[in-house]
Order: sequence, then structure tokens, then C-alpha cells
Amino acid sequence: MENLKTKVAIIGSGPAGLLLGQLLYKAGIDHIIIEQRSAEYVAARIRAGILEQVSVDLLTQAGVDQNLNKFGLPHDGIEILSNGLKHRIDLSALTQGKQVTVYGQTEVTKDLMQARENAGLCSYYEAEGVQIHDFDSNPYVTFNHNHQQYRLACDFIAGCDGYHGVCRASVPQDKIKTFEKVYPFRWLGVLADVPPVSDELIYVQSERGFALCSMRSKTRSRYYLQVPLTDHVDEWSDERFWGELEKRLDDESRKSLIKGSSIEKSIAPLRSFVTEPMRFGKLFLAGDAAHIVPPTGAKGLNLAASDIAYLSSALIEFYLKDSTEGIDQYSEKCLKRVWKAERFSWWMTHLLHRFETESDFDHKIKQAELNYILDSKAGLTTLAENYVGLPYELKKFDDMQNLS
Ligand code: FAS
Ligand code: PHB
Repeated sequence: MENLKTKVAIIGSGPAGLLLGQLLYKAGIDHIIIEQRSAEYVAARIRAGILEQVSVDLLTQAGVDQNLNKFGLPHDGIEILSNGLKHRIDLSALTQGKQVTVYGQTEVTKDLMQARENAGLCSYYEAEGVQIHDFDSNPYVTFNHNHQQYRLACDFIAGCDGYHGVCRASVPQDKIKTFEKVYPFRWLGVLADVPPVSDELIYVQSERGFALCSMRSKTRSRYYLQVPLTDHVDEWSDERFWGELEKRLDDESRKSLIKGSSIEKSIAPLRSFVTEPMRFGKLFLAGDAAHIVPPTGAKGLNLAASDIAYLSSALIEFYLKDSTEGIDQYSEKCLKRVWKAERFSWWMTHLLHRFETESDFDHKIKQAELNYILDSKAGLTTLAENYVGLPYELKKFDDMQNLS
């Protein structure tokens, strides 16, 4: 057994863990990342595509915005296609100039991993048998790496290990409450090196089911289809995918759709999930380890970022100002923003997807709700301000960073 020691042990090298590591590094706070997968596997994962302005600001604060500024696509609006009609939501006009940025989570992860490598920071990839211990008193982590058993003593553990991670699972059942809703459909996602069908994202509500036309760049498109729970990705040839997407689009989009071979194709479940609280003594859960949203509101990655804004600020305040205020408020502050994003993601999913079990009346009511939103400045404003991202309740972030 080799004994190690650090201030903060970060479990998981996804966006949450990597971003926390980068912000702690910039503040001069010692930490180690422990990840069960290989660095290659982590860097290749294809997931989210939309960054809120506050997430862009945080990545800038972390000093990893070079590629984001060069390749990210700022978007002022999105479109909602319903009953064959497209409605543009002018996000910027409705939110005093705010935007979202199209920049893949894959790229965010690669940028953070590159920054970590450049700084020569300590990460254990392909760690096996990761376990967390005594996080109420004197926390430590045990794991195997390259046939060597390690014991890592630390002040705090950041559980950034995603929905299936070990950290939340290590909390005694009587200390934790979870809230969950599983949706009766999934998203079939396709990535293809073809130009996007439109300059902006199109959220499609159709009688055949939801579809989303997104992108990663002006030459790489990302499309999603709502599919039944029973579907398997092997049942969806490229030809079948493009044919079904066309049936859900309007004439104009069908004409401008450019098809091509998929370079990635996968089916993901949709769920809403929240853990309360998000702090257990010296263990902090962040990102998907604490909550999951259906991707309809483009909030998953952005919620991971906001948790890390609160957690990094709290840890920096603890080490550099000898204050536990941020730590003590972490869970309450995160959950206030998490639940608002959960509500918005549930609402967008409810509004735009076809639910087989809904009655004709429910379907008409939902159509009337969407028509009200699209015809009302107040309705459009509520959609826009949630989509671009609600503000963090945080001391001016760089005040914290300037402590370092
Ligand atoms: P992550 O799951 O990204 O990272 C957790 C890390 O912890 C992983 O690298 C994992 O290997 C590691 N880990 C797990 N157990 C461990 C253990 N015991 N020991 C050590 N390491 C361990 N969000 C959107 O906004 N839009 C989308 O379109 C979208 N699509 C998605 C599609 C899929 C298939 C999935 C699963 C998620 C999607 N999301 C989407 C949500 C996604 O982007 C997450 O919100 C984001 O990855 C959260 O980042 P992390 O919290 O870092 O968790
Ligand atoms: C994506 O591009 O992957 C994406 C965009 C918006 C969403 C979900 C996913 O709401």
C-alpha cells in the first residue's frame, strides 16, 4: 500500500472533475483526480453541445477558453417547429443580449485535459476498485493503479463520478433522499460530418415524436430523434434515421437537409434525478453524481459547471480565507439552481415530446400551452431566460480567484 496525501481528492475526470481541478490549480490548491476509465475513453465521449453564458465565463475564468473563443459558435436564437410552422425564439432580444455557445462537451473535456497535462497535474486514469472512506471525519480514498494499491488521505472528496459513480452510492441510505422521474422514451443521437440543416438549433414537436437539429460546427451536425424505450440502436440504419427525421421536419428544412454517414450513433435514456443534500460531511457531490436532467433543455453539462462554480469558490474561500461559509451553503445554493433547471428541462420535455399515454384532452392542452408560449412575450421570455441560463448566486467569481 502506497500512502498519498492531498487537499482535495476529485473522483471522476468528466467535465465536473476536470473543471474543478483546473479552478483549484489556478488558486494554488493541491488536488488529485482519480478516474476509472482511460484518458482516451474520457476524451472520446460524445454528449452535450450547448454552453450557457455563465459556463463560458467560468471556462474563461479557468483559462481554458482559447479553442472555445476560436471554434465556439455564439447563437442568438433557437427555433421551435410545431405543426409544420417554425417559430424563432430571439434569445438575445428577450434576455438583454445573452447568448448560448455551440461547443461540444467533447471539446470542453479535451481542452481541460490538455490544460491539465500542460500544468503537469496529478491524475490517475484507469484506476480500479475506487472506494471512499470516513468522509464524515478523516476522509481517504483507496484504489488500485498499475497493480499498486494506494491510500489517498485528503481534507475533502469531490464526488464528480457521474450518475453511476461510487460516491453517491457510498452515502448511507438514511442520510440521502433522491427524487426521480424516468421518461417513457429515449433519444437516438447521430453525429455526421454534414453541414447543419439550419444556422440555429431546431426543436421539433411533431405527431411522430420529438426531433432536434443541432450541430458541433458549420460542417458537423448533431441530430436526435425521440424513439420508443424498446428500440435498439442496431435497428436504426442511417437510411432509416434520415428518413424518419425528414418525416418530422417541415418542407423548407427537408429541402435543405444534407444527409451523410453517421460517425457516431447512440441511444440514451431520459430521466430527471436529484439527490438531496449534495454534501455529506467532507464529501461534496457535483454534476451528474448529484443530478440528471433530460437533455431537452441543454442543461446537463451546464449544471455540472454551476455546481463546480459553487464548489471551487467554497474550497478556495476555505483554504485562502479560512472561512466555511461557502462550504456550509454549498448544497442549498446548488440545489436552488438545480431544481430550477430540472423544472425547465422537465417542462421542455413535456411540451415537445409525444407521450403515448396522454389523453386527447391532455394533448390539446399541451398544444394550447405551446401556442400561448409562442404567442406571448411573457411566455417567450420565460423560455429564453431559462434556456440561456439563470445567474449564479455567487460572490463575483473573480473576487474568489483573486484570493489565490
Ligand atoms: P460524467 O458522467 O461526464 O463524468 C463522470 C466521470 O466519472 C466519468 O469519466 C466516469 O468514468 C467517472 N467515474 C464513474 N465512476 C467512477 C469511479 N467509481 N471511480 C472513478 N471514476 C469514476 N447533457 C446536455 O446538456 N446535452 C446533451 O445532449 C447530453 N447528452 C448526453 C448523452 C449521454 C449518453 C449522457 C450519459 C449524458 C448526456 N448529457 C447531456 C449529460 C452530460 O453532458 C452530463 O451532464 C455531463 O457529462 C456531466 O458531467 P460530469 O458530472 O462530469 O459527469
Ligand atoms: C446537442 O447538440 O447535443 C444538444 C443541443 C441541445 C440540446 C440537447 C443536445 O437541448
